[in-house]
Amino acid sequence: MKALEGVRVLDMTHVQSGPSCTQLLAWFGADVIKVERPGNGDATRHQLRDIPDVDSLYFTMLNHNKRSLTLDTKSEQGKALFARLLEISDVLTENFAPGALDRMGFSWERIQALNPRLIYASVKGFGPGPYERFKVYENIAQCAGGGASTTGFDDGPPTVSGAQIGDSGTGLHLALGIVTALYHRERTGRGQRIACAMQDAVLNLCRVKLRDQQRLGHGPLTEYPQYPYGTFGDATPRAGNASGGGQPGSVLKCKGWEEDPDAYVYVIAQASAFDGLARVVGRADWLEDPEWNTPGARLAKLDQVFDAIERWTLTRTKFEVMETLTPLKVPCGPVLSMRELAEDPALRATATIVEVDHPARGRHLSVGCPIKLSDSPVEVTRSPLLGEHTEEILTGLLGLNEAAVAAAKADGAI
Ligand code: CAO
Repeated sequence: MKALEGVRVLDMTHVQSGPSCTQLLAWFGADVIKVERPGNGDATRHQLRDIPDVDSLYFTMLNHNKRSLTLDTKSEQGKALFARLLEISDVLTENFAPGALDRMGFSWERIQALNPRLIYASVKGFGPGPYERFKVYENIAQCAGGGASTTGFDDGPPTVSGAQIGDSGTGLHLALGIVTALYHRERTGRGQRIACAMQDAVLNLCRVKLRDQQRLGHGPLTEYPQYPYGTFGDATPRAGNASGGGQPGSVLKCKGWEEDPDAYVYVIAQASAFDGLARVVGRADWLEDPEWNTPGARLAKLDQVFDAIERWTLTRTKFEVMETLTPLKVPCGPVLSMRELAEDPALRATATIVEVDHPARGRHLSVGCPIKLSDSPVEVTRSPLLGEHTEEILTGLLGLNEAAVAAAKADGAI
């Protein structure tokens, strides 16, 4: 049995933040019904298309295992059908601009009256406050949540990450809120309202930077590259590729870096494994020298430490570096390109990278579920075509007959 089998999610989400949440719920077995506007559906179906008239990879990779129902929830018939679906669902999710669902006539009070067991979960850009009316996309959330001001190099501008911490990061938070509320409902019988702001989710993922903001009040951040020669201002600075955990680390060039932009390795010069690292890079002399043989002594000279290590990594491929350093217990990891990840046999074997078939697009790659449950294995199935399950849902779940479906269609409600 799938962990969330029997849970019905009425999914009004679009773009990435909300769909990444409901995709997780769908992978775990919930019946996720994606409610889309007739005609267009989720805007991402049409965005960044690589094949004309075929749902984009943006859409197909964020909407696995769901069903699609087209419903105009602003028309009278559409509203009536939506209200009936609310009565028989466990969860309602949405990530519209603020107030959209209220404008359709579905306030939290009305929803509670229709179904007191319903869990109503929303993503918004900001929580209550001066910015709450703003529309927000990924990079805005990364900027407003502390990600951008703390990412990049000291002499460069604020930088956003390739990881979608604003969208998919918020989706993950919302999914946890939903399963927590489902657990709570088991004991109380009541649904509840869940709000997750993208700014809050990004800040939660940047909490070590708020840690550093407070440490800054007590002196320089000694593990940052600005120490000891640079200057610190009054806010957590950008740390480049320095390791944030108190263990010095750096991205280092490897053999072939001139042609391959990803021929790099990350090496952490952890104190407990430093002897082996120093020997292998040809600096056994450091181990006898009080100028180098303690973490404190090395702290002000980390650039020289990593220069010496890089002179060695430049003579090897990133994978050869890994093979040599791993037995010495030196933490290290290759910089992997998307091409390398797509071809990685281990990620394929664990279904973290999956191939999915699609009637219009054919076989394509996707990221599977990164959370592995021993009793609830995930089978990734393709995203639905727009409105593919409309009739099946209206007849199967709401008991509409053929004539009623035809009338809703003629009315433009579906
Ligand atoms: N039937 C009828 N109308 C529908 C509908 C349906 N099935 N589904 C959506 N609509 C309507 C909405 O009701 C809304 O109408 P009103 O503006 O009249 O109330 C309209 O479609 C558009 O919704 P929207 O304002 O959410 O969409 P947008 O493209 O203008 O903004 C976004 C998109 C993402 C900026 C905004 O939704 C937002 O800020 N969401 C919250 C934050 C978020 O999730 N951002 C992450 C997006 S991923 O990067």
